[in-house]
Amino acid sequence: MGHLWTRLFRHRDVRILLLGLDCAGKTTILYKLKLDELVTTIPTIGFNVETIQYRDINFTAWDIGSRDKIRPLFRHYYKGTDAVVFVIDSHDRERLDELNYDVIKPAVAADELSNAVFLFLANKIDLENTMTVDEISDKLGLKNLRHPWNIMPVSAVKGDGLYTALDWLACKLGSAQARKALATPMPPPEVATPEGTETLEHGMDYCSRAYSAIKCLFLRTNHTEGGRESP
Ligand code: G3D
Ligand code: MG
Repeated sequence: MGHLWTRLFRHRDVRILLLGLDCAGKTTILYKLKLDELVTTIPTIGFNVETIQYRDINFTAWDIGSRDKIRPLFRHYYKGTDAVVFVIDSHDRERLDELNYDVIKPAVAADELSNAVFLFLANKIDLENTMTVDEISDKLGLKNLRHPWNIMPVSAVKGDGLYTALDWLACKLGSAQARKALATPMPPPEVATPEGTETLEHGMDYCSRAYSAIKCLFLRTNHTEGGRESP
């Protein structure tokens, strides 16, 4: 009985790294997930580390300070990492190359991360004139990655998309609960309001969740087309 209990209720421990350029929103995402609160951030010196229990997974999330001088230190955090979450400011077109060369390429090349899952969060989609996930994906050449990967739109300040992203990650890391949740249909999008904004956001979340659910159903085969998620 004890053994069965442990198997049923055991939480898997995973280590995730939040990487990105400074000001992308890593600390905001970490504390939105940990506390469900919007915190006022200051530039991170060193790192923040928090444990987030979600479904049957314990995520230990490391949010690493990212000012340019300390980026070479990222590699010291790679060992034992199950997933890297790259947080991208989708409003900042000018620094996409900097992100690629300083953050993504070293991670892609690292032996310690060769088995890690890569999740790219296109953050700040609440702002106007942001890049789409397809645009970011093309510019970063994500379809050439060998790692299992996905890119998903989120807004840390509003909380939009964060739990869908966490579900995808949990699912990829072997969570049966997340797989089941993603496969459960959400209620249909609400009727349009005169402003239309809420309906659009709800519809987006619905589509994104349905999309993730379908992908997750094929997790074990692990091969999908379409450029937004890894082969
Ligand atoms: P970092 O940890 O990656 O360096 P922070 O980034 O979490 O410190 O966030 C940097 C700034 O971006 C903060 O604003 C924060 O409020 C803002 N930000 C984070 N996520 C979002 C988002 O989804 N939408 C919008 N509009 N802003 C976001 P300040 O003004 O405090 O510098
Ligand atoms: Mg920070």
